[in-house]
Amino acid sequence: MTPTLTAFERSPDGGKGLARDTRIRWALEEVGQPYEVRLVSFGAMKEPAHLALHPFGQIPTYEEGDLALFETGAIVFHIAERHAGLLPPASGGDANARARAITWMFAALNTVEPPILELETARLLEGDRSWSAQRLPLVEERIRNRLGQLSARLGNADWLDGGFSAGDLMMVSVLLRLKSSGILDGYPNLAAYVARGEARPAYKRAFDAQLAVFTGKPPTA
Ligand code: GTB
Repeated sequence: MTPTLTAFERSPDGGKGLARDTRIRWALEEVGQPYEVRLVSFGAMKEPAHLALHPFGQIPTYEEGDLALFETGAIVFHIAERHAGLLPPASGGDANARARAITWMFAALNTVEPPILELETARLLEGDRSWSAQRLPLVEERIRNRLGQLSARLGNADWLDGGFSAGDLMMVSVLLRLKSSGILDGYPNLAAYVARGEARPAYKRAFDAQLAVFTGKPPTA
Protein backbone atom coordinates (compact mmCIF):
# COMPACT_ATOMS: atom_id res chain seq x y z
CA MET A 1 0.00 0.00 0.00
CA THR A 2 1.40 3.37 -1.00
CA PRO A 3 1.79 5.62 2.05
CA THR A 4 0.79 9.28 1.97
CA LEU A 5 2.73 12.02 3.76
CA THR A 6 1.72 15.54 4.50
CA ALA A 7 4.09 18.42 3.82
CA PHE A 8 3.95 22.21 3.79
CA GLU A 9 2.15 23.73 0.84
CA ARG A 10 4.48 26.69 1.34
CA SER A 11 7.57 26.01 3.42
CA PRO A 12 9.15 28.96 5.20
CA ASP A 13 12.55 27.68 3.98
CA GLY A 14 11.41 27.71 0.34
CA GLY A 15 12.62 24.15 -0.29
CA LYS A 16 15.95 23.99 1.57
CA GLY A 17 14.84 20.62 2.89
CA LEU A 18 14.64 21.67 6.52
CA ALA A 19 10.98 20.89 7.09
CA ARG A 20 10.63 17.48 8.66
CA ASP A 21 8.86 15.76 5.78
CA THR A 22 12.33 15.50 4.19
CA ARG A 23 13.36 12.89 6.79
CA ILE A 24 10.39 10.75 5.95
CA ARG A 25 10.92 11.10 2.22
CA TRP A 26 14.58 10.14 2.77
CA ALA A 27 13.66 7.02 4.80
CA LEU A 28 11.17 5.93 2.13
CA GLU A 29 13.72 6.52 -0.62
CA GLU A 30 16.34 4.49 1.27
CA VAL A 31 14.04 1.48 1.39
CA GLY A 32 12.66 1.95 -2.12
CA GLN A 33 9.07 2.56 -1.04
CA PRO A 34 7.13 4.92 -3.35
CA TYR A 35 4.91 7.44 -1.59
CA GLU A 36 2.40 10.17 -2.20
CA VAL A 37 2.34 13.62 -0.70
CA ARG A 38 -0.60 15.76 0.32
CA LEU A 39 0.33 19.41 0.69
CA VAL A 40 -1.33 21.34 3.50
CA SER A 41 -1.58 25.04 4.24
CA PHE A 42 -0.84 26.48 7.68
CA GLY A 43 -4.56 27.08 8.06
CA ALA A 44 -5.54 23.53 7.09
CA MET A 45 -3.05 22.10 9.60
CA LYS A 46 -5.16 23.55 12.41
CA GLU A 47 -8.48 22.29 11.01
CA PRO A 48 -10.25 19.22 12.46
CA ALA A 49 -9.44 16.97 9.49
CA HIS A 50 -5.69 17.42 9.98
CA LEU A 51 -5.91 17.54 13.78
CA ALA A 52 -7.48 14.07 13.63
CA LEU A 53 -4.19 12.90 12.09
CA HIS A 54 -1.86 15.13 14.08
CA PRO A 55 -3.04 16.34 17.49
CA PHE A 56 -0.54 19.22 17.44
CA GLY A 57 -1.55 20.46 14.00
CA GLN A 58 1.84 19.91 12.37
CA ILE A 59 3.45 18.14 9.45
CA PRO A 60 4.52 15.53 8.61
CA THR A 61 1.87 12.86 9.03
CA TYR A 62 1.98 9.38 7.54
CA GLU A 63 -1.03 7.41 6.39
CA GLU A 64 -0.89 3.81 5.25
CA GLY A 65 -4.22 2.03 5.00
CA ASP A 66 -5.85 2.18 8.45
CA LEU A 67 -2.69 3.44 10.08
CA ALA A 68 -2.10 7.14 10.71
CA LEU A 69 1.10 8.27 12.40
CA PHE A 70 2.70 11.54 13.43
CA GLU A 71 6.15 12.33 14.91
CA THR A 72 9.07 11.81 12.60
CA GLY A 73 10.84 9.48 15.05
CA ALA A 74 7.85 7.13 15.15
CA ILE A 75 7.36 7.33 11.39
CA VAL A 76 10.97 6.59 10.50
CA PHE A 77 11.02 3.76 13.03
CA HIS A 78 7.84 2.32 11.50
CA ILE A 79 9.36 2.45 8.01
CA ALA A 80 12.57 0.87 9.29
CA GLU A 81 10.61 -1.94 10.95
CA ARG A 82 8.55 -2.71 7.86
CA HIS A 83 11.38 -2.61 5.32
CA ALA A 84 14.94 -3.84 5.17
CA GLY A 85 17.74 -1.33 4.85
CA LEU A 86 17.51 1.09 7.75
CA LEU A 87 18.11 -1.12 10.78
CA PRO A 88 20.11 -4.31 11.31
CA PRO A 89 17.69 -7.29 11.29
CA ALA A 90 15.96 -8.14 14.61
CA SER A 91 16.37 -11.87 14.23
CA GLY A 92 19.06 -13.83 12.50
CA GLY A 93 21.22 -10.73 12.66
CA ASP A 94 22.82 -8.60 15.30
CA ALA A 95 19.97 -7.63 17.63
CA ASN A 96 22.34 -5.52 19.71
CA ALA A 97 23.37 -3.53 16.65
CA ARG A 98 19.69 -2.89 15.93
CA ALA A 99 19.13 -1.68 19.49
CA ARG A 100 22.12 0.63 19.23
CA ALA A 101 20.90 2.08 15.91
CA ILE A 102 17.53 2.80 17.54
CA THR A 103 19.37 4.42 20.43
CA TRP A 104 21.01 6.81 17.97
CA MET A 105 17.59 7.75 16.58
CA PHE A 106 16.50 8.74 20.07
CA ALA A 107 19.80 10.51 20.74
CA ALA A 108 19.33 12.60 17.61
CA LEU A 109 15.79 13.59 18.59
CA ASN A 110 16.09 13.87 22.37
CA THR A 111 19.66 14.99 22.99
CA VAL A 112 21.01 16.72 19.89
CA GLU A 113 17.95 18.33 18.32
CA PRO A 114 16.61 20.20 21.41
CA PRO A 115 19.49 22.69 21.73
CA ILE A 116 19.39 23.22 17.95
CA LEU A 117 15.69 24.04 18.17
CA GLU A 118 16.46 26.37 21.05
CA LEU A 119 18.83 28.29 18.81
CA GLU A 120 16.17 28.64 16.13
CA THR A 121 13.72 29.89 18.74
CA ALA A 122 16.29 32.30 20.17
CA ARG A 123 17.07 33.70 16.72
CA LEU A 124 13.72 33.72 15.01
CA LEU A 125 11.25 34.31 17.82
CA GLU A 126 13.27 36.05 20.53
CA GLY A 127 15.80 38.02 18.47
CA ASP A 128 14.12 41.33 19.26
CA ARG A 129 14.08 40.85 23.05
CA SER A 130 16.37 42.96 25.20
CA TRP A 131 18.05 39.85 26.66
CA SER A 132 18.51 38.06 23.34
CA ALA A 133 22.15 39.09 22.84
CA GLN A 134 23.01 37.65 26.26
CA ARG A 135 21.05 34.43 25.72
CA LEU A 136 22.34 33.53 22.25
CA PRO A 137 25.92 32.69 23.28
CA LEU A 138 24.58 30.44 26.03
CA VAL A 139 22.39 28.55 23.59
CA GLU A 140 25.25 28.24 21.09
CA GLU A 141 27.50 26.95 23.86
CA ARG A 142 25.02 24.18 24.66
CA ILE A 143 25.04 23.14 21.00
CA ARG A 144 28.86 23.19 20.85
CA ASN A 145 28.98 21.06 23.96
CA ARG A 146 26.77 18.42 22.33
CA LEU A 147 28.59 18.60 19.00
CA GLY A 148 31.94 18.18 20.74
CA GLN A 149 30.66 15.01 22.40
CA LEU A 150 29.15 13.68 19.20
CA SER A 151 32.29 14.51 17.24
CA ALA A 152 34.44 12.64 19.78
CA ARG A 153 32.22 9.57 19.48
CA LEU A 154 32.09 9.59 15.67
CA GLY A 155 35.86 10.01 15.35
CA ASN A 156 37.02 8.89 11.92
CA ALA A 157 34.08 6.57 11.30
CA ASP A 158 31.73 7.07 8.38
CA TRP A 159 28.60 6.37 10.42
CA LEU A 160 27.72 6.28 14.10
CA ASP A 161 27.69 2.51 14.57
CA GLY A 162 28.89 0.39 11.67
CA GLY A 163 26.85 0.75 8.49
CA PHE A 164 24.43 3.56 7.68
CA SER A 165 21.22 3.24 9.70
CA ALA A 166 18.04 5.08 10.66
CA GLY A 167 20.14 6.49 13.52
CA ASP A 168 22.39 8.23 10.99
CA LEU A 169 19.42 9.33 8.90
CA MET A 170 17.95 11.05 11.93
CA MET A 171 21.24 12.48 13.18
CA VAL A 172 22.19 13.91 9.78
CA SER A 173 18.68 15.36 9.41
CA VAL A 174 19.02 17.09 12.77
CA LEU A 175 22.54 18.40 12.09
CA LEU A 176 21.48 19.73 8.69
CA ARG A 177 19.45 22.34 10.54
CA LEU A 178 22.76 23.87 11.69
CA LYS A 179 24.28 24.15 8.25
CA SER A 180 23.53 27.82 7.67
CA SER A 181 24.73 28.78 11.18
CA GLY A 182 28.37 27.88 10.44
CA ILE A 183 28.59 26.09 13.81
CA LEU A 184 29.18 22.72 12.14
CA ASP A 185 32.36 24.06 10.52
CA GLY A 186 34.05 23.83 13.92
CA TYR A 187 33.67 20.05 13.76
CA PRO A 188 35.16 18.84 10.46
CA ASN A 189 34.28 15.20 11.04
CA LEU A 190 30.63 16.13 11.68
CA ALA A 191 30.55 18.39 8.64
CA ALA A 192 31.93 15.48 6.57
CA TYR A 193 29.38 13.14 8.17
CA VAL A 194 26.53 15.43 7.15
CA ALA A 195 27.99 15.72 3.63
CA ARG A 196 28.11 11.90 3.41
CA GLY A 197 24.43 11.78 4.29
CA GLU A 198 23.57 14.43 1.72
CA ALA A 199 25.56 12.54 -0.91
CA ARG A 200 23.41 9.43 -0.59
CA PRO A 201 21.27 8.98 -3.70
CA ALA A 202 18.18 8.44 -1.53
CA TYR A 203 18.74 11.76 0.24
CA LYS A 204 19.19 13.53 -3.08
CA ARG A 205 15.93 12.10 -4.40
CA ALA A 206 14.13 13.14 -1.22
CA PHE A 207 15.63 16.63 -1.35
CA ASP A 208 14.76 17.07 -5.03
CA ALA A 209 11.19 15.91 -4.44
CA GLN A 210 10.57 18.39 -1.63
CA LEU A 211 12.23 21.17 -3.65
CA ALA A 212 10.01 20.42 -6.64
CA VAL A 213 7.01 21.47 -4.53
CA PHE A 214 8.39 25.00 -4.48
CA THR A 215 9.98 25.28 -7.91
CA GLY A 216 7.08 23.62 -9.68
CA LYS A 217 9.64 21.65 -11.70
CA PRO A 218 9.51 17.83 -11.49
CA PRO A 219 12.45 16.18 -9.69
CA THR A 220 15.27 15.26 -12.09
CA ALA A 221 15.93 11.79 -10.58
N1 GTB B 1 8.28 16.55 16.87
C1 GTB B 1 7.60 16.70 15.61
C2 GTB B 1 8.15 15.70 14.59
O1 GTB B 1 9.33 15.33 14.68
O2 GTB B 1 7.40 15.24 13.71
C3 GTB B 1 7.78 18.13 15.16
C4 GTB B 1 6.98 18.44 13.91
C5 GTB B 1 7.17 19.89 13.49
O3 GTB B 1 7.87 20.67 14.16
N2 GTB B 1 6.55 20.25 12.37
C6 GTB B 1 6.67 21.59 11.86
C7 GTB B 1 5.29 22.21 11.72
O4 GTB B 1 4.37 21.57 11.28
C8 GTB B 1 7.31 21.54 10.47
S1 GTB B 1 8.97 20.91 10.56
N3 GTB B 1 5.18 23.48 12.09
C9 GTB B 1 3.97 24.23 11.93
C10 GTB B 1 3.28 24.44 13.22
O5 GTB B 1 3.73 23.94 14.27
O6 GTB B 1 2.26 25.14 13.18
C11 GTB B 1 9.80 22.28 11.43
C12 GTB B 1 10.36 23.26 10.45
C13 GTB B 1 9.56 24.17 9.84
C14 GTB B 1 10.13 25.08 8.94
C15 GTB B 1 11.47 25.03 8.68
N4 GTB B 1 12.05 25.96 7.78
O7 GTB B 1 11.32 26.58 7.01
O8 GTB B 1 13.24 26.12 7.74
C16 GTB B 1 12.26 24.09 9.28
C17 GTB B 1 11.69 23.18 10.16
